[in-house]
Amino acid sequence: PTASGGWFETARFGLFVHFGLYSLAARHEWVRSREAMSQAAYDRYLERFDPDLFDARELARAAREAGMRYAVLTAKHHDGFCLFGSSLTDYTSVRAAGRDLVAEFVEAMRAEGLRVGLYYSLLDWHHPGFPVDEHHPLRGSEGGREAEDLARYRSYMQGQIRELLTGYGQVDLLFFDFTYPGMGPEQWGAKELIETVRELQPDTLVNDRLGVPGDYVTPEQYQPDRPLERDGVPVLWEACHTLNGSWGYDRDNHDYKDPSQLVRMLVQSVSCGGNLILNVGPTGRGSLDQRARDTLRAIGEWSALHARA
Ligand code: FUL
Repeated sequence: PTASGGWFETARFGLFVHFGLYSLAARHEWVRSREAMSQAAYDRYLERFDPDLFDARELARAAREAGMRYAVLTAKHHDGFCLFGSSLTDYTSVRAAGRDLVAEFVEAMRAEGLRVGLYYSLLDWHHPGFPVDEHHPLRGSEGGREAEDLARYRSYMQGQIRELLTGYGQVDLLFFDFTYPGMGPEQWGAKELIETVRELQPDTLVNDRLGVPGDYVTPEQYQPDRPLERDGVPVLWEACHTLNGSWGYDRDNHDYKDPSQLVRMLVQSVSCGGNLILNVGPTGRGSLDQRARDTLRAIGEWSALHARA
């Protein structure tokens, strides 16, 4: 079965939240790969991980006041660190700080009437079964190259998707990320992953980054100026955008988009039959940076005047 567009077709505006160990480094969510950090070097962020200012209710309020109807959190990004309790790894926010941020997030968003989605990275630079390929921080060294390693990683992903879809109530959307040359649907076990999603939560929308057609497509950091099609048929879509070019908190990057530019992008997405999901990257302690707050507030002022329920 295919999930129906339903709520997503009229959602228009969503909040993307990229939060993880990289937020402590405060210079892009790919920091471990970009700087080819060893696991030991990256562990300094694990040791200091304490999201004492991560307040999901405040995030949810900010999203609703901005005019957003759904929100998507990075349950696991490429570094492999999980923001949920998993029986399959200790590399989690629960182990590190006693906080299940996915649980906090979904509960807070629902309380504000927002739909909830989870981002799940296919890349995983922590799992020993994941190939040490050109993106991997340890590129150039051996590891994770055997077929059975990858099979182990596939079953890890299967298990975690099962955990996320059985432990957190209704998950309205899953954003898998991403397929690239050498790693495609076969390597991810895309067919089996989608079967698991359909079995556990048939209404969950799945994006297209498993390398097989999903329920919606995800243009990233560019703005479509016409309705999108797949094989000549209109397709659901969501343009995903950053505030300043970085998804994870990037403290010294001041190149923020102006709220009026973001409003134009939102209007253009909606007028072309799509949605816009705008990202915030909370700081290492989990709070929203003043620039992100100001941006959401400014868009909210526009939404209050121009949007209808
Ligand atoms: C990309 C990722 O590599 C980025 O870090 C970010 O998560 C973006 C939404 O998708 O492909």
